[in-house]
Amino acid sequence: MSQRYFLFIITFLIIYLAVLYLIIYFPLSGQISNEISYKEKTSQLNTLSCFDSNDLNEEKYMTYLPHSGFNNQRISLENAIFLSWVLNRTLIMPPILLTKKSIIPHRPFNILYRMLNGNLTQNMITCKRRGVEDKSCMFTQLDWEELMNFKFIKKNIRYIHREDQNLDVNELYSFLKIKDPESQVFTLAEETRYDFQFYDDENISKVSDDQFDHLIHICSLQRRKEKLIHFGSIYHLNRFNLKYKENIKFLKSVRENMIINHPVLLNIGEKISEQLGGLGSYIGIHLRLGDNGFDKKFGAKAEENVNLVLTKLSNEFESDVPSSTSLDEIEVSTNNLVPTKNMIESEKCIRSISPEQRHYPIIYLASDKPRNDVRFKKFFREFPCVFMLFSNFEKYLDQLKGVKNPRDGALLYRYFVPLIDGIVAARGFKFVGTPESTFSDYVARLHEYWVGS
Ligand SMILES: Nc1nc2c(ncn2[C@@H]2O[C@H](COP(=O)(O)OP(=O)(O)OP(=O)(O)O)[C@@H](O)[C@H]2O)c(=O)[nH]1
Ligand SMILES: *[C@@H]1O[C@H](CO)[C@@H](O)[C@H](O)[C@H]1NC(C)=O
Ligand SMILES: *[C@@H]1O[C@H](CO)[C@@H](O)[C@H](O)[C@H]1NC(C)=O
Ligand SMILES: *[C@@H]1O[C@H](CO)[C@@H](O)[C@H](O)[C@H]1NC(C)=O
Repeated sequence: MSQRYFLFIITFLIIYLAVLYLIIYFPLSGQISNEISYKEKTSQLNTLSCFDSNDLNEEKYMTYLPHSGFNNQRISLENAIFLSWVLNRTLIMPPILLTKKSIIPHRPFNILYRMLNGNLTQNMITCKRRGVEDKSCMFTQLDWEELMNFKFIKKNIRYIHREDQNLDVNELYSFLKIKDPESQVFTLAEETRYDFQFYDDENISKVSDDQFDHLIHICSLQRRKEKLIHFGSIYHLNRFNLKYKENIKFLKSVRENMIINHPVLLNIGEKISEQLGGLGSYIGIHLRLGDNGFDKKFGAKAEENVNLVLTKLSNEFESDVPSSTSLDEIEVSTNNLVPTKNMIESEKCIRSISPEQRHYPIIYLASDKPRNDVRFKKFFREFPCVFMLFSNFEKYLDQLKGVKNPRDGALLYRYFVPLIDGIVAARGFKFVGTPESTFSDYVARLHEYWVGS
């Protein structure tokens, strides 16, 4: 009897300990912690913190210089958001510099600042005298928040839009009430295009990526006491060499969350993609054929890139070609399908081609070149239903014609058209881009966000 009693006690104890173990190691509140923003998480985990506890409460700032095209500027902004977070500094965010010609190339700090300030000062005068729609008015500056979803950014960093219209460093200083730049500003002036690469691991003392000349430890930047850290260009996808998991994860999240949410752009993108069967119903392609100013790589490789995309398409879709619409049943029953007026465009196309061709996918082709470019010939020969923005959907752009920059009233049509092209291409069930194009990279990201990979 007592032995049974003893066994009972032991069993009870084992169960008790097992339950206790489970409670301690797998707390139910585990799911909730996913919701905590990164700001709180880092302070909890105390990762990479080289801050001096004496001056934690004083607000500090950082900024950088934008340059080149839209996607280069986007990549710089993403890097800046990471720096702002890891350095716990308020980001003075430069606007998107939209230009009619690529005027501000990637240059070292002093040259770049002079170029920006000179061109923008000149531009301010010209646009004021001739009006923002005059062809000599070359720039308009758009706050990133007008275009992108800022939910993630708002949650994780502090920022102010930089508003001195000509990027004048003295105006910036007076805005921040900096009286003695010598002691209050740390300027990281790049002397070459890719001078600095940033490392979070203090054990590394030599740059491992030979594209960059010097290594900077993020820790050393966290220790800076100056009110402002002024970076130059921080463009580059490998600007950071990160070891800490939290840092890697944060940078990834910054990139994943940089998603266009301008209502007019989204609306037009949706309407056009509806004409192609809707979200996830066609193949989106981005083919960059031309060069934009300084870099000549796309023009020279245009034919190669067209072939590459064609090969990719035939490899991927030869075996399991997605049936473009639900026309399969009709297809069997009749050969003479007549397109009617209120059909969507993709259906009209399917009905106008021969039945043997109807298994081809619907394609949306985004490009910097028009449909009649000879390099596309091969493409149209191979695929019967290829749609392009200006040859098929120009009327949908009417809504875009009245969209203005709230800063200066400039029309944004010319700058937003390529984004529409990208949005439509991103909404297919599959996206194929041009190698090495940052535009394609961004469309691939939108695709992943809206459709999934
Ligand atoms: N309409 C349209 N224009 C495009 C397309 N792709 C590129 N462009 C044009 O090409 C210019 C260069 O594109 P950006 O996005 O600035 O390219 P980038 O920053 O130089 O990036 P890369 O693609 O890496 O060269 C843009 O301003 C667009 O006008 C496209 O699919 N459609
Ligand atoms: C971050 O900066 C803010 C504002 O300057 C300050 O109040 C806070 O203590 C800082 N946090 C950390 C972890 O350094
Ligand atoms: C504008 O930028 C160009 C480089 O694209 C430069 O050569 C020129 O000097 C700049 N103009 C001014 C007024 O600074
Ligand atoms: C740096 O080296 C020290 C000593 O070997 C080690 O404890 C630390 O974890 C290393 N830091 C990183 C980020 O790997």
